[in-house]
Amino acid sequence: MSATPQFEEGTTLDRYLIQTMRSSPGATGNFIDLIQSIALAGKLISSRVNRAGLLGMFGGTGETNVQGEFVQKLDVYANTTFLRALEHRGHTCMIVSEENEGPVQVGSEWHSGRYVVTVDPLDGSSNIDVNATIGTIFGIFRRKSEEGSAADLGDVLRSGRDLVAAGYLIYGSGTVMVLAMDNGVHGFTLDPQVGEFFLSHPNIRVPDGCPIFSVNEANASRWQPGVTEFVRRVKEPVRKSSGRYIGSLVADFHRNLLKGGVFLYPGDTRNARGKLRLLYEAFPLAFVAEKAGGYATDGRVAILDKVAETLHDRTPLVIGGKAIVEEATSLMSADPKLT
Ligand code: AHM
Ligand code: MG
Repeated sequence: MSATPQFEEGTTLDRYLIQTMRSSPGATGNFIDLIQSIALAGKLISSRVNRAGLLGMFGGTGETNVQGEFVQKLDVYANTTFLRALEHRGHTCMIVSEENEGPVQVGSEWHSGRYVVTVDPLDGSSNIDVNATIGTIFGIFRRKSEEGSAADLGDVLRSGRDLVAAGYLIYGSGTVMVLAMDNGVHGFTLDPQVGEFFLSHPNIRVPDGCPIFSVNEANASRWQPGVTEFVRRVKEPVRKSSGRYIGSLVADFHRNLLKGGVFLYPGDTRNARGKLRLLYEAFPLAFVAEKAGGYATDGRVAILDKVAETLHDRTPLVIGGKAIVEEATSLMSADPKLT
C-alpha cells in the first residue's frame, strides 16, 4: 500500500478505499472487501449497542469466556455478527477472537482467503450496562501460508510488525471507525441516517506532550518502582496533565490519540503480564499509534516487535505519544522482571 493522495473531509469510506488501493500495485479488491465487511459488522453492532436497553441486551449470559471473564449478551452478539460479516466474501481464511478459544475456521477448511483477522469484538464490555463508550478492535495480517492450502497457527502467531492494517470502531456519542495502514491513520464517522461512514478525521497524528494520563490507580500498591515513579512524575503540577480513565481501552486510547497523552496497563505483582491481550488489543492499537507518530511498548520493548506465542497472550501496555511512552519505558525497563 503506497502513499495516497490527500482526502477531503466527507469522502466516504468506500471512495477512500478505492482511491487508496488504486495506487497499490497488485491489489485484487480483497482488502477493500474485507474492510467493507468490518464496516458492516460495525454498523450492525453500533445499532444494537444504541438500542441495547430497549432490546433487553444489557447484562450477562451467565457464562464465562476462555479468559475466565463474565460474558455479556452484547459480547456474544458482537462476536457472532463480526464472524458472520467476514465469513462469506472469500477474503479471510482465519479469525482469532477474544471470545473463541481456538482460531475460527472461515469458509471451506480455511483454504480460501488471503487475510487473517484478530478481533476483540466488544472491548470494554464491563461498561455496557452503564452506557459508557465501548468498541471493536481489529488487526489484519496477510497469511504466510499459501492461498488454497489450509491456514495454520503460523499465520497468526507472529510479530506485530507483520500487520498490514489495524483499527477499531468506537461506539460513543457517535460511531467512528479508525483505520491505520501504511499511508497513515484516518477516522470515519458513521452517519446513521445514511448508513455510511464519512471521513471526519483525516491524517490523525498524536499530539506531543502529556495532557492526559490514563491508568487504573487502584492497582498502585502492586506496581513496580518504575511505574510508580512515572505516574508520580506525570502528576507533577508543572506538567499540567489531567487523569482520565474509563476502563474501556478503545475509549481511553481514542481520547489520547486525538488529545495527546499516555495510557498504561502495566504488569504488577498479581498479574505479571498485565491484563490486555497481545493479538487483538495491544498489536492493533500499537500499529495505529505508530502510524500516527506515537509509540507503544510493554515497558521494555516495542509492542510491535513482540511475537505472539499463544492466541490469548497477555502483555503489559504503555501507549500514546512517542516521547511520553519513551519516558515511561526508560523508567520501567530498570524494574526487575516479574514472573
Ligand atoms: P474486555 O476486552 O473484556 O472488555 O477487557 C479489557 C478492558 C479494557 O478495555 C480496559 O482497558 C481494561 O479492561 C480495564 O481493566 P480494569 O478494569 O482492570 O482497569
Ligand atoms: Mg478488550
